[in-house]
Amino acid sequence: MARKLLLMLAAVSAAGVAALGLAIPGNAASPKLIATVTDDSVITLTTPMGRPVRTLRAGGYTVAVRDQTSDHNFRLAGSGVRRATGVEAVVTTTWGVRFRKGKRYVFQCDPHASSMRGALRAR
Ligand SMILES: [Cu+2]
Repeated sequence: MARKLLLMLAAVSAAGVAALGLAIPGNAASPKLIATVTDDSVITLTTPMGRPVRTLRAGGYTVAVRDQTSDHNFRLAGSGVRRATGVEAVVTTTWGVRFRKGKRYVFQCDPHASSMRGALRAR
């Protein structure tokens, strides 16, 4: 009886994680960000509602990465953070990232960093 309940809880929990698109177990409480780079040279870091992120509260975040193109990549870098997709890779993945208070972070496409870039600051 108890064993069956545990199995049910495990199944429900796994479904919940899958629904949120999270690949990191135990990280479900982190606020989510969306990192996107597209074929038409657009690179963005937004809230789940699609609002560009310029500042955010310091702390742990789950970044859903959507590198939709083999011509560009998504790099996120700054104090304690150094993550990137491959330029030729088309990939959907998840990064666990911790932004430090008072620090500035940049995101960019490496081959086109002069035009495809953005920055944010952790409060
Ligand atoms: Cu690019």
